[in-house]
Amino acid sequence: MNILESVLPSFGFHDDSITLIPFGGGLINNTWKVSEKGKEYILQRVNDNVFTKPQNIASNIRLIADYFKTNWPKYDFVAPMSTIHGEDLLYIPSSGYYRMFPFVAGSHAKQVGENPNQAYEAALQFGRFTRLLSTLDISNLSITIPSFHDLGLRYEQFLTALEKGNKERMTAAKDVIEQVIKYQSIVSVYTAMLSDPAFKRRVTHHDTKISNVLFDNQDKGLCVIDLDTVMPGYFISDVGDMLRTYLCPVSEEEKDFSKIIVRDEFYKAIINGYKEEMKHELTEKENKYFFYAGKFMIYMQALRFITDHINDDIYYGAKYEGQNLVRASNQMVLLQRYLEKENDLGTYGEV
Ligand code: GN1
Ligand code: MG
Repeated sequence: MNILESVLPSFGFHDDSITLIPFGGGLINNTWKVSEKGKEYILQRVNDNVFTKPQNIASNIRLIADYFKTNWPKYDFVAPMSTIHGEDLLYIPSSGYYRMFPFVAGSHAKQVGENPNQAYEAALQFGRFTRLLSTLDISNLSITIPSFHDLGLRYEQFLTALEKGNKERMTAAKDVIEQVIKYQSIVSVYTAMLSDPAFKRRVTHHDTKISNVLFDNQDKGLCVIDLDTVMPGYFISDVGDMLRTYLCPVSEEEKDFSKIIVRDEFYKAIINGYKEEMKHELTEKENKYFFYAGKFMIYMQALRFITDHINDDIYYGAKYEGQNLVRASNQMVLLQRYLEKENDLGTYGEV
C-alpha cells in the first residue's frame, strides 16, 4: 500500500514535499506523522481485526466532539479531519480504514513520563475528560470493543487458552502460569464490583498511557487523544492503566526485571492529579479503590499477554519468539513490586 499515493490525496494532500514517518509505539493501530508545508498531522490506520466496526469509533468521536463544542468550547478537542468526500474515515478495500488528525500547534506527546509533575498533569487530564463528560448520556456511546476491560472475561479467556492453546509454550511458561493463577482473587473483587451500585459507569478512556496526553511547552497538560476505546467503564480502568504504565521507569517490554521498581512519588502524583478533577464525582467507596485500580490493570495486562502467548500471539503479534511471555512475566514482577507497597500506599488519598 503506497500511502502517499493512495491515502493522502483523499485527505486533500498533493504536495511533493510531504513527509511521512512512523510515529509512537502503539501495538494495535499503525500511526504516522505527516508533515507538509511546516504543518504536522497524525495519520492512523485502524486495526479492523481488533476494532471490527471502526464506524463505532467514528460515531463516538463525533458525539464527543459535538458535546465539547456545545458545552465546553474551550476544551482543546482534537477532532479528526474529513476526507475530500466529507467522511471521518477513509476505507480502502484490502488495506483498511484510515483517519487523519491535525497536530495541535505548540503541543507535543511524550513516550515516557520523566517526572511526577508530568504524571500529575496526565492524570489531571484523564480526570478532566471524564468529569467534563459526566453529563453525557453514556448509553449513547457505541461499544468499540465489547467487554474490553472485563477482568472476569479476561480470566475466562486465559482458562480457555490453557485448554486449547499451544501445549509446548504452556509447559515452558509453567511458572508464570502458576503465578497468574495464584492471584485470581483480584478477579473476584472486580466481579463483586459489578453488582455494587457504589461503582459508577462513566465515560472512560481505557488507554491512559502518557503518550495519549498532549502537553504544551511548559509541560502543562492540554487534552487527551486517541479516543478509540472511549466507552462506558469504571474509573479503575483509567487510574489503573496510569499506575501500570507510569509507576515503573521501564515498560512492559523490559527483559531485565531488576529494573522494575515502583516509584511512590509517581503514585501520589497520579492520585492527586486524578482527584483534582474527580474528587466530587467519586463515591466514598470508589475512593477506597485507588490501590486496587493498579492491581486490576497490571493483572489484566499480565493475563492478556500470557493468554496471547499461549494462543501463538494472535492478538498482539510478536517481534521475537516469546515476546508476549516476556511481557507477561514483566507484568507479574510489576504486580509483585506493587503489592509490596500496599502498606505504604494502600490508603493514600482516601480522605
Ligand atoms: C494496546 O495499541 P496500544 O499500545 O495503544 C491495547 C491496550 C494495552 C496495550 C499494552 C485495543 O494498546 O489495551 O494495554 O496495547 N489496546 C487494545 O501495551 O487492545
Ligand atoms: Mg491506543
